[in-house]
Amino acid sequence: MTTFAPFSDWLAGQEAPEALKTVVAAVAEECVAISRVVSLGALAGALGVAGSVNVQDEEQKKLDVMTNDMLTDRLKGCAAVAAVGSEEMDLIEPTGRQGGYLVTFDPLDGSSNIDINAPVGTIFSILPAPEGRAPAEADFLIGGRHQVSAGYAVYGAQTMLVLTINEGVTGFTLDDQGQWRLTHPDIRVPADTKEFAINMSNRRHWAEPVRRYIDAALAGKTGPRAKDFNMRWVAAMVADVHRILMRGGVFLYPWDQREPDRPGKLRLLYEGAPMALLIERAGGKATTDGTQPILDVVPTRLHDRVAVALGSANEVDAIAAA
Ligand code: AFP
Repeated sequence: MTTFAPFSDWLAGQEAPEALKTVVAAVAEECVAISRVVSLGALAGALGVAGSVNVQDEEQKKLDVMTNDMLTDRLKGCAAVAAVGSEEMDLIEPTGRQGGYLVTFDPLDGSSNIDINAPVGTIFSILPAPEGRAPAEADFLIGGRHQVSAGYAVYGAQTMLVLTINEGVTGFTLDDQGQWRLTHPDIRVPADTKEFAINMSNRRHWAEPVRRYIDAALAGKTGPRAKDFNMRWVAAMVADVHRILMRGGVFLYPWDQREPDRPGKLRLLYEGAPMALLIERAGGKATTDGTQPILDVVPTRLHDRVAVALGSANEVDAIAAA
């Protein structure tokens, strides 16, 4: 009978500051509580819209607000957290403490999936806080290579937690006692793939290189790629990235001409950067356009957006060459 180590044992064995471990543990524990609310859906009054709009000018779902409050309250009570930032909050929320860490999160990624019972998730990113003074928004704008930890929970067929603290990417599965269990000790992204993820309905809005790349894939065996491709689009980045970490693939959310001043739809601090750290540490590539690493993009504002082209390294290279 295989035994799966508890998350707490794995975390205790990591070479990392104890204060950081307390923050990672707090996020991991709150994701268990979030998974319960998500799984209850209508029974917890968690479906439907909240009747409010967030800083992204997006209609908030009830679960967006509920999960944002859960994570914010939990982290504000964590001694090593100096401030938090969230997709659902205009401004950062200082905790009144100094030093330790800054945490950004998308409390519920894939909100459009909530009411149809499709996968959703929570994405988090942890940065070092400034010492000796209260943090300001500018302290969050230091770029993804400064992340000391990042990860996500995906609420799907299984509930899983995938994260990185030092090197490597590790996965845990929630058991029937509400405990995370180590099930994926060393996640690696295969270098090659025949599977891409993109919202095809936007094809007419893409820049020409993206159209060329996708059209070549669609041409299959008789086309320039000389192989058939498969397509997936879950409309929750966390689920598409999880699939890529499990079996390879590429995920694209490119710039498009609908809002030419906007680099892309996805947010840099709490979607692009944490997912890029995971993908790179699992041996994949995470870029804005096939070439520029997302982790090299330095934000100018808390809710900056970014174009995304990430996944299997050799296929990201094919995107760059299109
Ligand atoms: P929501 O959280 O508003 O549903 O957006 C999810 C997301 O930011 C990302 O998780 C998906 O990959 C992407 O948007 C889906 O975008 P489309 O709905 O345009 O396909």
